[in-house]
Amino acid sequence: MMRSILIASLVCITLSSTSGMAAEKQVAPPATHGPVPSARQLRWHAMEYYGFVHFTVNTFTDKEWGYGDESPGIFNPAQLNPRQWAHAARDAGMKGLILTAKHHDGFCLWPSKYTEHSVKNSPWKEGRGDVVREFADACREYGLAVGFYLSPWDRNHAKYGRPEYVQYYRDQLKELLTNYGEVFEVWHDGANGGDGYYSGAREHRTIDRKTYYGFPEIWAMVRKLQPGAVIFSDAGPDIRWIGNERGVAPETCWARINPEGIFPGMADPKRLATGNPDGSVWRPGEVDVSIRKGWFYHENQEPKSLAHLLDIYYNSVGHGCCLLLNVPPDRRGLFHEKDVARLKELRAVLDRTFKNDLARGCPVSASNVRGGSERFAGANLTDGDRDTYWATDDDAREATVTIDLGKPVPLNRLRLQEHIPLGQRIAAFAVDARVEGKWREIAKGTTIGPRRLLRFPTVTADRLRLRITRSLACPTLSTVEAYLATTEDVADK
Ligand code: FUL
Repeated sequence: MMRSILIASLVCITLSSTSGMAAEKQVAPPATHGPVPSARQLRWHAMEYYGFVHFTVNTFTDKEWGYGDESPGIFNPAQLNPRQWAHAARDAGMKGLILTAKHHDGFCLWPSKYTEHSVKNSPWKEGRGDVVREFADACREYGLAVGFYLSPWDRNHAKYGRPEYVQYYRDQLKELLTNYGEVFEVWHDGANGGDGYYSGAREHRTIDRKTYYGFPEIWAMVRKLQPGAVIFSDAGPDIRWIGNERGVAPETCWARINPEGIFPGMADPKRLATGNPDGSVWRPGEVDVSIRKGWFYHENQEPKSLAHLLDIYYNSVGHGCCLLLNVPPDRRGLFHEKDVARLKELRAVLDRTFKNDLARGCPVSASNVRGGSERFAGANLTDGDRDTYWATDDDAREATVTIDLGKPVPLNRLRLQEHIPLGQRIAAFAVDARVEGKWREIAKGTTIGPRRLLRFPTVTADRLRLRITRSLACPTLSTVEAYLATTEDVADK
């Protein structure tokens, strides 16, 4: 008896879900709007926060840019320990690390077979060491993705500025991309040409930034050797520089841009910062900044304050970009204790702030649900799943969603995210809170895109209302999360 009831009810569930599915099939998702992210870009978007490691002869000469005439004899980090870097980065919540395998001075942190200007002629480990190897092994041990910075400008190389150097650059990149396992990001900085040692020439050399390196061929090689790696430069092709080294993406920040006239080392920083609402390629911004003033370690500099780093976080990750935070190893070859402590403080604040989503599971009503379909319902915003999303009918350009928090709840942070696999659409929005029965606007903004974090003074509200006031196509949104950062964590902005 029990068994047949059970079977009957199972059939009922099956039948109703089948008929439900049939109805759902009629409501198609919105068409994509403009360019959309590739699979490798989507993986990169989800990383949010990772670290830069600037380390070379400069660490020993106290410079930011080496001239190229530094003797490998000065490179001797007695306690070098990339495991300590990786450990600190993992505990900081970073998802990967990018190492300066070669900076502008040309000194190579790995024993490249194409030059003598490397660790193999340094006293460190009597010339038998390989910083890149130890770095890659340490990252993998701590579950971090591995990235490389290989400076196109080389102030040591005799042939810099001639075709032979371009071959050298490609050969070296190939070494890095074939001998050290999977790579998540290849980083081409924009500094290019100028004074240098150039193997004794000690002269000024300029190059044609548009053509000299033949970047399209270099990038084709990266794709072949490391298909999962995103390529960074001013001009992408996967991710773009945000146009400053202060750690700030603007409030209006499109993941799309029009690439015409932008080349590595040759771009208008303002254009890079905001991107374009009608951009023809998906090329989101990466925000690079150092925890100290310089990119390399200098004894007389201190790490930035916790409040400053929080500002950087909200202005980078919070504006839809990824944050690449540099931590320079010191002359011992270690992250300085003060930097490690600051990274931990930052992590602790972020963990406390984003631990408890106050909107999770709360009912949502929407002014418009695509085809009235469950699949695109407002409930997708609070289900804790950033892959499900709310969407409207095609003709909507404005829409409102209201979240019922159930009871008055203090909150001061919001996290919003568009469903970017279908493109970026929202151009303006506002947020209202219902406080003691009265609606009050508490925040407003322009772009949302891959992610938007909002900070505002604490309000105690029983409802939240998000008004999308301008959208380039029917809006989508995958999450609305609400948090409370405690006051000892932050000087409220
Ligand atoms: C720039 C370089 O000139 C700086 O030294 C640093 O490496 C920074 C991240 O990129 O282009």
